[in-house]
Amino acid sequence: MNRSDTVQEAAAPRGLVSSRTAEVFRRHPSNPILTVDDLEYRANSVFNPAAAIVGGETILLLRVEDRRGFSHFTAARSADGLSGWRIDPEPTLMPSPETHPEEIWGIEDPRITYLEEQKRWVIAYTAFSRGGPLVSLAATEDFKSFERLGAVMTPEDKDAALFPERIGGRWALIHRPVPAGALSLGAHIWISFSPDLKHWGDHEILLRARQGGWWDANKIGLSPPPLKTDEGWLICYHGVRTTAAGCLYRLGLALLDLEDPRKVIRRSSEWVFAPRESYERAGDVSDVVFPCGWTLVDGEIRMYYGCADTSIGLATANLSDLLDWLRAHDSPYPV
Ligand code: BMA
Repeated sequence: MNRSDTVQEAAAPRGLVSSRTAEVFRRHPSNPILTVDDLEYRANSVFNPAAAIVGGETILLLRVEDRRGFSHFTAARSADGLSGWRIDPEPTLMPSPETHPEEIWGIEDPRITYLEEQKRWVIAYTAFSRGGPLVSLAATEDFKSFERLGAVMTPEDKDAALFPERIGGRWALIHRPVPAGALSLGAHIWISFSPDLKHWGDHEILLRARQGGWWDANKIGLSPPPLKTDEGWLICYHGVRTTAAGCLYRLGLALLDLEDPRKVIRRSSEWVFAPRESYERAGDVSDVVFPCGWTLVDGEIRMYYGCADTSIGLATANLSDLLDWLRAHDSPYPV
């Protein structure tokens, strides 16, 4: 055991005391806010949505899994981001294996970032290729037509999102490759840089999966895209705990340095959100909460998340409460 392990384990009682207090995220009373029955066409499930504010409206890009098992994206729009969802009657973005063979088995888990410099949104998503899942990018100005920028990371790699602005003159992408030795080495969150969104390099580990008994041991991945705050880039990530009954997907927070996001300023010891309600605990893949998007409206974070790979939930929190919570639950780094 090294010194940092000892320090973290010694800090455990503070976490136990605080876990008796109210949860920082509040579930929306109409959860799940969207299910497959809200679609106008037949499919298996809707989950893991991306989110963006576009022309004052909230757009969710739903991952829709069809009854072959392949996924595509369908847009849902709402004036207040809470209710009155208008869903495209047909798929909005289908896989295109004819032009992009890496999309042969579908496209999954979109994350949307608005690039002010390009005046358009760029979506990072998982393309399910014959060689395994990889990271692709597509750009749009209206969520009706899309320009594919192609595959940017080789398999196995997923859980990717762009930062909204260049950092030190380059674009930055967070993603999660799975190394051949993942069982013993762990699957960690990485960051890479590019001058043009096409050629990526200077890859390095950004956040390590913890080890042993931790909730985020062995496998972690980014959830929604990084969010710029006064204190740093706020990121929300999932930790995958393997148990005798399967996997448990829970969410934690971290804060990255604004100027150099390779520097982790804070990381939560506890998870901040976890499966609790029946629609999160039971479904096609039980015990999963999986957000791919969040919006910030009047100081309130709205986190849209997949529930048990079956439906979509909404949980909200004040941004300042989240930052306070992270300060109070910070744990020493590196793990
Ligand atoms: C992850 C991703 C998600 C999915 C989760 C739980 O690996 O593939 O799309 O929600 O597993 O099944």
